[in-house]
Amino acid sequence: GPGPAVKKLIAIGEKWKQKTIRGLPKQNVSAKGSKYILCQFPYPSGMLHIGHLRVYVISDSLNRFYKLRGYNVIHPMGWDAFGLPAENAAIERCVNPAVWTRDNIAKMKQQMESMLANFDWDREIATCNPEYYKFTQWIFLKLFENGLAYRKEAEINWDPVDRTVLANEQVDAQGRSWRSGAIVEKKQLKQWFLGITRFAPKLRKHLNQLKDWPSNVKQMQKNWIGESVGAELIFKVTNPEFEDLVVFTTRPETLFAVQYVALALDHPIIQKYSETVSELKEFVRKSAELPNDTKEGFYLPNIKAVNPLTKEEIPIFAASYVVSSYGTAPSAVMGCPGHDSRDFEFWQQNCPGEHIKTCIAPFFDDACKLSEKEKEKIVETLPFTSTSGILTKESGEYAGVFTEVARKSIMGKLHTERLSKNIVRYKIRDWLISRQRYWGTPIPIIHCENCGPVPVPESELPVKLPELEGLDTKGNPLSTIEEFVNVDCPSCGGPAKRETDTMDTFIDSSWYYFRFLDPKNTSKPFDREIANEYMPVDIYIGGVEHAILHLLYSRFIAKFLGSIGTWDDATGIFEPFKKLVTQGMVQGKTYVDPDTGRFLKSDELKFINDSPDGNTVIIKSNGKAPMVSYEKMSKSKHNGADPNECISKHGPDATRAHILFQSPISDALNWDESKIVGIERWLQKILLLTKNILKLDENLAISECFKTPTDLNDAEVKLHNDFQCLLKSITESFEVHISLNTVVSDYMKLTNTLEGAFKKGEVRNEMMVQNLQKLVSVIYPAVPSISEEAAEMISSQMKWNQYQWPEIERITESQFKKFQVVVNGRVKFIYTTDKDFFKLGRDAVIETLLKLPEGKMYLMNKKIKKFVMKYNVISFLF
Ligand code: ANZ
Ligand code: ZN
Repeated sequence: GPGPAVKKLIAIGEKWKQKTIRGLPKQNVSAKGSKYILCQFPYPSGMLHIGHLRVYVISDSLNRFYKLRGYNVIHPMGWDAFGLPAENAAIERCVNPAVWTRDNIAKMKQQMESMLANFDWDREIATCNPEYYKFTQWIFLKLFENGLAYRKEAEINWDPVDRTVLANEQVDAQGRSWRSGAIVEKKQLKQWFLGITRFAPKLRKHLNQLKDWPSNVKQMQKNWIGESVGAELIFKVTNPEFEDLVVFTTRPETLFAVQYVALALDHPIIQKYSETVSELKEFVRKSAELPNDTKEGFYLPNIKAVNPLTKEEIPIFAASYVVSSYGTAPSAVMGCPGHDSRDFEFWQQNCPGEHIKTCIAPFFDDACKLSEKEKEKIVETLPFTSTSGILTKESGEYAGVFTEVARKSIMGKLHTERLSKNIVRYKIRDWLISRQRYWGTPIPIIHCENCGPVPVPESELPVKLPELEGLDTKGNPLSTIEEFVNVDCPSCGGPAKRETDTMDTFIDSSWYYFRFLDPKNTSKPFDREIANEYMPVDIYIGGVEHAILHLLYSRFIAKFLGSIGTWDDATGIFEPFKKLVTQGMVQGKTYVDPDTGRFLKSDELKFINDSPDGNTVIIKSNGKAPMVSYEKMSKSKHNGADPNECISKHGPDATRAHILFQSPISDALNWDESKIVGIERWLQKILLLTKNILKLDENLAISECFKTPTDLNDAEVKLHNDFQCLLKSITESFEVHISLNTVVSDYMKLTNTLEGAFKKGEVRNEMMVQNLQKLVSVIYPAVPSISEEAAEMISSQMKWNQYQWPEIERITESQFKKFQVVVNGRVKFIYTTDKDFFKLGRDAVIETLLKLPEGKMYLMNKKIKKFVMKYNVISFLF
């Protein structure tokens, strides 16, 4: 168990819990403006895991920082409460999902409180409450009104385990369900879709304006939206029974090397041919069972396609590698084996040994350093897929022309013959939102035989989920509840049936950030003026696993709500999240038996604590050293960490600071609880130092407007300057870089600086107290209970408002400089010190860095391959 010093930290956490979860007194809020700081709301599973803990520590620290700075901060929390786990738990345990969810929410709220998270609980929402989903339904009706919610027969992804439909986004590359892991089946069903493709151009374009988003997230969204700038070309066919083929290509300049046309299996021509050619029918049937990327083809007899440029007649194939309804028109591809890898593979498989045409050759300019041999090799290797090069003598009048130029003039020529048109295509498909499950927002539609799908009148919202005592089957129980299903048509009054599909839960979370701003509104999803004032979210913090789905859907819904005037955005782009912070994964320390490769539990290991490097581990059974690594936490690897346990062993503040200090926010965090002792010692040092400084003069009372004197002695100059540098660095780390590991290490330096001055005893008492106050204030965001405790000690001697961020003062003589410490090309931390630091020489510089907390973390025990110090950069290559 924890020793007495740590017990004290735990007790302080307990003592200040109520106060810190409520946060700062309101009067601190000045006219500085507002900040909307939001972390992704959790699914109420009942247990906070360590990843949650990391997000909430980050967002709560930012929340408290901005509050101290005098901003009106919005920092809400709620529950993404619909979804399968509640329903599955309900089936297993025969409890009402609503009750299960409510209990879990209560548990998780307690866990959030025990980590001292200060959320605006008066804004709390749960997406499964009728007061919330009433407006999810309202949004659906608006989409419906605008033709953006529609029903269509579609081949869908069916999860046979959870017995529901999945969106494309919820099926992984191996064809498995993201949730159940089952191999997904294809089925034809009538389903509800949302028209996200209509927003594809804006969703794509506005990514460029999201300057404060990580570039990897933007890249993932770009890939998902999949914009291709290309052309539709018309290939006439030789059989007059059929319509012309429309082919989409990004490479019209390859027309001289086109050798065939391939059609998707659902192309009308294939369907027509299948009626008479039974082998084709069989081919189509068999292809459905093969993976999408097989290059099997079927040659269509008695028909040829005409190349629009060369007028050459070429064969037509059915091929499953042509993705069906890729854009709007039926899918057809012009096959160019000489310049495209997929077409090359297809040609080799279906027309082995046949000649391969090319019409583009690489262009080597004078600066090209390759030998003739190497150049020849490039020319001879097929396919030649580079988009830039020079057209060859096979290209008629275009011979010798660069590809980019040829593309334009070929398009111009075909355009005048009405054989081509420039178009931009998107890969993204409309969003399939139907789920055949109980625990979700009911789709507010009534099906009438006379009137078709009729929207439920707004005044009748919400369409409430009927209460169920327990669920006993998988699948959709709504369809079996007669009182729910059988209703009168709102339009003609005749007998009609209610839609029994519920919505994908990603719709619930696509607009919750609006609701947080006006959570109690009963007549509208949110007030327009309020949204205009606080949107967009200033800082959105969450996991990179939501880089595509949740963020894309939220961007879509925010833009849609903008398009119908539900809110206004001064910039006109209607983006919901201004700055996005994605935190890295928390990984667990994993021990493996080197002989058997087995993952070891902690009770199979012996930890020797008094070894030179802190702790050494051996395997109990054989005395050998295990292999140690950090990996994604999982039960099977016995490497999980439990946040509750950590908080109860070390107290909330040590846990918080430890999480922040261990690694930069977007990096993976290798969870090593043994390192928390350093943090605990630092917190104890703050309390001891506070006590000691206050004892210097028990009658000392410095006034609230105490200013740093001008007649400073050398020691005072040093203390003042060191403090100002660090305070500036801390402020910027919060405000500009969101670099919270740097903040914690600066806190430690600040504490050591003050301790050093205390030990020397050359600084006057007033200044000691004044700087102590600054220290106690600035640590509040990360370690609120220790800050409150120290503040209470100070306030028992003098009047003082601790809830103020210190103003940065001028440094007396600017003798400091910021040095970036770079490890293997990445900036790991900033060290602010004397501007002449480099004059100490290489060895002393390295030695000084090694003594810093970050130095210990990033530089210790590494072999230096290269070391450079220049300007303000200190660079290590290990
Ligand atoms: C001829 C060509 C020649 C092509 C060449 C590429 C290289 P991106 O940019 O990824 O969107 N394509 C068009 N529709 C397709 C479909 N439904 N299924 C599979 N492939 C399809 O790719 C655009 C290219 O993908 C198009 O340009 C087309 O092949 C192919 F040397 O046309 B290309
Ligand atoms: Zn009707």
